[in-house]
Amino acid sequence: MKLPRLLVIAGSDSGGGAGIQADVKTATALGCYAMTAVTAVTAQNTLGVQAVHPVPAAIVRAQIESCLSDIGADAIKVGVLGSAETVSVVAEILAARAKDIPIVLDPVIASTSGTAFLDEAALAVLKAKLIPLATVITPNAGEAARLLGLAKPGDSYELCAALLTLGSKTAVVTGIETRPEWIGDILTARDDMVFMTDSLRIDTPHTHGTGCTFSTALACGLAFDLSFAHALEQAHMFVHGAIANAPGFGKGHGPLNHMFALQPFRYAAPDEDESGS
Ligand code: PXL
Repeated sequence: MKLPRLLVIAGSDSGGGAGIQADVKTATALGCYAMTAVTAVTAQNTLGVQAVHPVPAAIVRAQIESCLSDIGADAIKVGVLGSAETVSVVAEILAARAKDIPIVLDPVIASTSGTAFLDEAALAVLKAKLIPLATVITPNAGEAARLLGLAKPGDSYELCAALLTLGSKTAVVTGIETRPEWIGDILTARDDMVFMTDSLRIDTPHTHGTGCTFSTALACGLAFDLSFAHALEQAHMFVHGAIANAPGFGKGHGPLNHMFALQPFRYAAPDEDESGS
């Protein structure tokens, strides 16, 4: 059985909803073998981010080097990076070691609750060195506008096409209203191919980690060698299913259920009341 290898370079979310935890769950649910290079440790729950501790850039580099030099990867997903130094080190090692590996870059600028994950200096290095190495970047509309220096996102298709000027091979704008009550993702490639996928909006506060989940699902699709169109559709439907089955944990923006399509173990004995005795 094929077990594509995915290397995730991202931050840890102690609450398990976003970051590395969402990435590993997504990769596992979608049949990929997940490896991780942790860039930052956050203390976090559904109410927000309580603390952030960056991992030294040299340790981020060492984790990537350890994984790629021995196990190898069929795709790489990059999420939260933190400092300009870490962005620079990740760009350097990916340029040297990952030439033929698809790279999905989720340019996470801030958490849902507003904690900054990339300052202006780090954003500048991201644009100069890392985005040009990416197979695909996956900003939401707000992040896309920020990357392009626009005051407002404007038309989503134009926004998506404009992102290609930053140098990635393809670009996706995620989580946009495609028509009233529908949410979708648009992918544009350099040869003018445009793919769009959408589904009915689910009215829920439990959407923490959707960006991480989407970009990792897309990376899994590429690791499985799917076309961009197919990978986009699969990633969209995976996020939709995970939101539809969200467990409702916590008092704030709760996590998704990445395991919605898996058959869980049932350790508990059959309920005696249900057996009729
Ligand atoms: O969803 C973006 C994101 C990515 N990575 C980490 C996060 C968050 C949002 O909170 O905490 C570690």
